[in-house]
Amino acid sequence: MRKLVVATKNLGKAREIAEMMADMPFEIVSLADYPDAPEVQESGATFTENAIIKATAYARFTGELVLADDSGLEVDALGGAPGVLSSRFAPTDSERNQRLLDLLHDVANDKRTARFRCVVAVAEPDGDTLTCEGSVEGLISREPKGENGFGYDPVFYVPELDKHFAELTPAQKNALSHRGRALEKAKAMLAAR
Ligand code: ITT
Repeated sequence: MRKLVVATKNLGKAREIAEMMADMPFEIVSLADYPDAPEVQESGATFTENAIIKATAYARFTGELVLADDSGLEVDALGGAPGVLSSRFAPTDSERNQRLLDLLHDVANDKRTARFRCVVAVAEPDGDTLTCEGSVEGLISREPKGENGFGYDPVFYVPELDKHFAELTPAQKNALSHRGRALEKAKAMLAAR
């Protein structure tokens, strides 16, 4: 079976991707199997650029098929921030969530619209690359809620479900998340090759 290297250092992402890819005919391996893998600078201005930068760099390094994910949260009241800088918004998940809640303190409920976006890139060692996007709309809540997931999941509220992302099971989150939607498309493209 062909290897597929999931090139992320984010354990929350890695878990979700491994679960979604489990029914594909690949041996899923992680970057932990490549301790000498270099740091890759996410110098792009968009999710797509950064996903391609990561996937192609690790495909060249490992000589295997590589899947990378670049994702983040866009908050309308902040002009789309933190966006591609989501992982650099503050040092830890809880500080990032608190900073977001503080910045939105005076923003009315109906103006707290936001979306998670994800671009998945799959690259061959020769540079051949495909990309797929997914997004999901929601609201930034006033307090964190839920223990599941990672990152901004405790402050991302989906009105249709009356739930925060961190209150969803992994399967429920994958069924409608930005990452789940991008990966469904990537799986279809990989299966059609
Ligand atoms: P890799 O580059 O190693 O994959 P990273 O965490 O640095 O890990 P990104 O640059 O793509 O990845 O940053 C994505 C950030 O966006 C992530 O750290 C979270 O803060 C946030 N994020 C993305 N998807 C999320 C999700 O499903 N739930 C909550 N937060 C998410």
